Amino acid sequence: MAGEQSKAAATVWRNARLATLAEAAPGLGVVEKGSIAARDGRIVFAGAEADMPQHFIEGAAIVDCEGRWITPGLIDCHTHLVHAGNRANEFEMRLAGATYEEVARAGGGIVSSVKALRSASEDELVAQSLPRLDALIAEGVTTVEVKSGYGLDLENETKSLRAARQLAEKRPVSIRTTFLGAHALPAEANGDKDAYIRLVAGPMLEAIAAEGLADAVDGFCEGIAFSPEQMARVFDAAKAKGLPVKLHADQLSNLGGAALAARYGALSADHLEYTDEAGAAAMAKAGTVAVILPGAYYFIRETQKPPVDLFRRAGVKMAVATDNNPGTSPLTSLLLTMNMAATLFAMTVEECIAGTTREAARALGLLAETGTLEAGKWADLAIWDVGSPAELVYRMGFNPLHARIWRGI
Ligand code: DI6
Ligand code: FE
Repeated sequence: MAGEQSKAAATVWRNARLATLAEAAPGLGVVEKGSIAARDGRIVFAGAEADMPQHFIEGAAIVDCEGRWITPGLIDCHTHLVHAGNRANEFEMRLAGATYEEVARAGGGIVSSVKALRSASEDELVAQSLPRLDALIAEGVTTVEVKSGYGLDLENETKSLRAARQLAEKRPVSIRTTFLGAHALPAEANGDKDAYIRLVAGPMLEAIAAEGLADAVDGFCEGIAFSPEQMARVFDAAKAKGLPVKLHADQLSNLGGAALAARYGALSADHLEYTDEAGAAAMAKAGTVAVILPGAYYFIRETQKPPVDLFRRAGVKMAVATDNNPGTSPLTSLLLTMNMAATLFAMTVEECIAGTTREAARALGLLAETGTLEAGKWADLAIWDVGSPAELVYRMGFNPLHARIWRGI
């Protein structure tokens, strides 16, 4: 142990103001005269500069932050970032009066993105997705969740997930992959949802789990997608493979998706515009995180807001994410997403920042590794040119990132 203790930290960031987001601390866990030491990609110290043991400083590279704020690296815990093409044409249709559901029923919607994805190679998918990932990274994002769900057959779902895994080799970022086979019904299923669900929960999940391509399993529980009973079959199969689950729940109507997710101990239930009190209570009991997605709400001009106050009162933890996707949220700014969560849903600054750090980590089952500035976690940091954390939420379309550190570098 003595040898271990005397090893110098690789880097020390000093003269900083920290928003540690540590759960034990009140509010944002602010440390006014703070410093952070990291070694081998992990935080070994985060706290008051005066309390940092001398042995972390000796021999370390010292970075003077000149009073800047440091938060945990941001986490986008819900994206469909790997997709092909875009749906600007449908956007124009909707501007002319069509609803999202009407566009979907007219053969547009998710199914049109499926066509585009199927005709793209894995490398093309990576190339198309990298600019979106780079936009997130430029705002201090260090972990991104990426869902499949535009392939809808084994070959194309695995292609999507492999493309997502490739992104982590091309950029300094942690990628978590989610198998979303139960996103929409592909044309070749001829309307037979049950048969398609048998494929998803059977051979597709089998092969994806065997190849280790998914960190979690998700589904779209909605009238235009799959019923709670169908989703339960997918979740049973996921559980049998030891994979955690999450759910697109109660986005356009209340089918009891939040309660279903809770019943399966889901990491998160996402969207939740139509979630009721029973759903919120079930989520609180199960520790299922509510992932709030203001980009989709804004873009489809939804009017029903997610019941943020109900979640607060029930003690449901809330994360905030972009939902980056070509149909309902072509959004690649997590900072703007925070502003939307505050402006549209009256989430507080503290909730917005916690929602893109600590609670986003929780929604991915990664809270032991990232999401707060605490010893033992990955040294994922965002260093900001702001005078107060509120500025991160307040601005629209301005990026005050000074530096971004992923795993200590
Ligand atoms: N809900 C959404 O908002 C996205 N997927 C989902 O389940 C929409 C995806 C798309 O329209 O392409
Ligand atoms: Fe989504």
